[in-house]
Amino acid sequence: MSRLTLTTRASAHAQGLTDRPAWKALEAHCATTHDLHLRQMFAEDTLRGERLHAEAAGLYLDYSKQRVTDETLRLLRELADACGLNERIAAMFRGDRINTTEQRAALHVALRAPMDEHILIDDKNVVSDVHAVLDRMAAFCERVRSGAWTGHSGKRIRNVINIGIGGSDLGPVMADEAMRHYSRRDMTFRFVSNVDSTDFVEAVHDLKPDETLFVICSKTFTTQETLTNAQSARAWCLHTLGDERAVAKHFVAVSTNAAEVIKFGIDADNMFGFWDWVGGRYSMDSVIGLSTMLAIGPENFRAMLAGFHAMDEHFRTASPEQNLPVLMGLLAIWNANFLGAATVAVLPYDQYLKRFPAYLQQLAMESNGKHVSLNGMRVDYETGPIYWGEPGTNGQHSFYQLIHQGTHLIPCDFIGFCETLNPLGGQHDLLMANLFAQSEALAFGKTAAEVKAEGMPTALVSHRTFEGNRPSNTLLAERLTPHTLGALVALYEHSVFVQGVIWDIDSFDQWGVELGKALATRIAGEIADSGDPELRHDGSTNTLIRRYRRLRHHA
Ligand code: G6Q
Repeated sequence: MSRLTLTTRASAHAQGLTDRPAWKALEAHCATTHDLHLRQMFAEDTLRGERLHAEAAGLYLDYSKQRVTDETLRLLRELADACGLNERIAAMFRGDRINTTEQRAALHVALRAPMDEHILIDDKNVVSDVHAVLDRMAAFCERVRSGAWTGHSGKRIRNVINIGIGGSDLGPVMADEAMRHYSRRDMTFRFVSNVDSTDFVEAVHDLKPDETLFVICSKTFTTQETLTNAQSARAWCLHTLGDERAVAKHFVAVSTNAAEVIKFGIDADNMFGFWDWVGGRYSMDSVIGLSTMLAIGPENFRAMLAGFHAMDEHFRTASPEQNLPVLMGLLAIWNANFLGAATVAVLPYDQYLKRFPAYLQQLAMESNGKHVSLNGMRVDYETGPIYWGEPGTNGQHSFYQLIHQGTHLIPCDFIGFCETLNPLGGQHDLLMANLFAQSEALAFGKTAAEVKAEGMPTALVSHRTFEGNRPSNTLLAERLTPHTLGALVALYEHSVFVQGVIWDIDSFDQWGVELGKALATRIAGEIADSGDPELRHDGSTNTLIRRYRRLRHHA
């Protein structure tokens, strides 16, 4: 077994997770209930569909189609108690350095705390800092949106390009799609993340530099992809505008690293700061959301923050029985560790949420894709499942077959809204009918007897049978508003945290991205070397690099 040497506190889990009586009780319970079918559970409890729900911050969670009994839920809560969940939640809200491997707080809840709250880090109230930055953002966005902020040649800004990657991209991209209904339609918003030059070239191909504002989003301002794209943006701008002073009018930076921002040539006045206690994938509601605020305006942005905060307060104060993030987190543990589900499908029945699964992939998989516990020991249980998904109904004509009749158990999160933002005939009712139909079909299936009774030829009966008993959550909200989006994102943030607490891992670091980054830097040097550098990789990597060097064409 490997052990990391940390100068941090020892794990709260003195006892290994799988040795805990609460875990063992769940294993025993799983063995006795494994074959229980949702058909039977609903038949024996006619109120199940009404009973197994929770509601907060405008979101209604129906978890009655999860394969759980009241006893399962009780045992999961017992496990949460044994893992000190309440204390860990309190520690997060207090600003303790719960990101132990980086010795940082994970205080994204402070980003949406109302002005009169006090959250201290090193005796400093960070909430007033948050509001000072929000006010600066709002003033800047008002100037750009009103046309008071002009480009170098005096034209108003019509295009905003966010350059960032990972946590400095996925949240803003998701919000750009999700909030389009509330966005300025006379402005263009685009996002460049990939170091693949195609990303930048396609983003600007029909835009004019004198009407374009670049928002360079990078917490560290050292990220290779972002700085390379920012340099390309600078060159693209100056090629047309021909004057270094144009940078001040066409570039703003969002970062914690003032020194690097200034080194890049962006004026400190055009920099919006944030703090090391904001993790990249937990930052879309910080100044990293500057492009979002430019699109939807300060008032809508504040409404989104209020949605986040409403869910934060619910998470902090509601009983475990009624607590949406706790319930969703514990159900995820049940599905992953006891029913053996390796993935989760996220299925939003709303076109505006088409990037939500991609956003969740980073949130969940970068947070909980860990193989050692807080004290550095290799875990002997599965941790974070694989998140994936597509908006309904498109997925139904693609991968749902495997969810219905494949051999893998794939728990689903269905997300829908009672009202559409774009009413068109009966289309919304049809969309929602599909959502309800899918979760019903997954849970209850169709028995061989039912198929036979329809007169199906015997040879086809097994092919046409749906086993059912495939678990799902359904999240329903009234309509997709900035407030709802904030609540939805906070729900998943906290649910991911709950899972991390049970697994006893650090959900706020991401060391797994480091090795590839270091190797890429080394290989970039070897590729750029005009001589014939000695390659000291494995045989496969050496051969691929040599072949690439031989066949590439320089621009
Ligand atoms: C997120 C990660 C990572 C990060 C990117 C961009 O939690 O830390 O995705 O957001 O690597 O980093 P910078 O913002 O520093 O450029």
